Amino acid sequence: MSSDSSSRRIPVPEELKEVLLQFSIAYLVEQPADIVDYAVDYFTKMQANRPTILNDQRGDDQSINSQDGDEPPIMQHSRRKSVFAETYDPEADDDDEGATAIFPKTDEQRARLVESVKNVLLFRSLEKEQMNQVLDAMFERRVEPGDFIIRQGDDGDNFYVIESGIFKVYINDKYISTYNNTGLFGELALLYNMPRAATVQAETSGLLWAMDRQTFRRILLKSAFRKRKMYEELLNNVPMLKALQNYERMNLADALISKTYENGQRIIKQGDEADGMYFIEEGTVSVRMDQDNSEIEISLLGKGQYFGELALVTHRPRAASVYAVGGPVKLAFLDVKAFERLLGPCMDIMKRNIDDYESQLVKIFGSKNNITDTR
Ligand code: 1OR
Ligand code: 1OR
Repeated sequence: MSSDSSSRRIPVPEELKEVLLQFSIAYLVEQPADIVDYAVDYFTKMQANRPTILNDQRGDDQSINSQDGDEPPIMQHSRRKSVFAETYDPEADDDDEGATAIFPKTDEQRARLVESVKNVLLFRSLEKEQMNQVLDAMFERRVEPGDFIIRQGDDGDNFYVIESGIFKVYINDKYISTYNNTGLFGELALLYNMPRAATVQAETSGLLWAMDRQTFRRILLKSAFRKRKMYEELLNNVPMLKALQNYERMNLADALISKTYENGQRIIKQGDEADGMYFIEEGTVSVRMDQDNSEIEISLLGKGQYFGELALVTHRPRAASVYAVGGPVKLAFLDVKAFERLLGPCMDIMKRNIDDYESQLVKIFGSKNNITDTR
């Protein structure tokens, strides 16, 4: 029976898996503002670099010198056979399995660490709890001038975030580039399960924050995949989003930011300017409107529903206030830019629902309160 069903599966070519995976990782690492612009740029560069890839040669003068700082290291990725694609299954990875290392830190150390990772894009999609796990798992490493932090060809052990110091990168003993008191390195070998692509040597004394391979893969990689997975489910359950293609829903998942509110906390204030909208992942919110110096509850919304879209559609201030009720409420926030970019296909449905607000408004307040007038 199982062979029957597997023979009906559509085969996924290795090349497709690999290209998409590399792109996904580059996208996740860089988290650019516009995925389409980024994809065009990425694949154009990949195409331009193709002859080098086909030769499967890297490390010769031209290929190194032709690299500039902000290009994704495409040849690098393409040359690597992505073992990761075959072996990484976030579903099979269990959070509880094995303990994540905890390196106790003083308040002062932790503050420095938080400052160092503040701008690391790879950490941006982490939930608070995962972020804490990551911070716990990182450990300090002091280095002296001349120390080799990573040697090309070695197995990957740690990933490093720079707190201070100047570090030089060499490939095949040729100087490639310099990290100057900021940045991160050592992620490639861990992402791809491949030997170190370059040598990294300290030029000055300095301070690094390291994370071991297992934690890196378990928390950082997993969270990136989880995010899609988690929001995919939520987004499949929002009726309005049925208007989106699967692919569009994935893009939406990438753009969402999780936010949690405690019982009674205000999420939106009537009259405020709008910065985005919300989907409810868990819990209930109360929508309330100002009326004669008090607020009246006009609606309760729960899992799978959304709010805060009205002001984005009408370009008017928030029409109502919204509060978390009865325990923590988990929301997925979509900022106004992503809203405009991604929710075009849902606009008709949203507008229809907004018409419903208007008829409700008349019922509740007995008059039309002008909430949707865009003039
Ligand atoms: P790793 O785990 O492979 C070496 O260990 C690290 O050097 C690597 O991760 C990157 O973090 C860092 N190509 C490959 N690795 C680079 C490069 C690089 N620059 C820094 N690392 N470049 C491409 C050269 C053909 C330079 C791009 C500017
Ligand atoms: P917003 O961006 O104006 C407040 O911020 C949000 O409350 C609003 O978007 C809607 O998503 C949500 N009238 C106006 N806004 C409502 C209403 C509503 N219900 C939820 N919101 N009515 C309730 C209809 C059951 C009609 C008013 C009486």
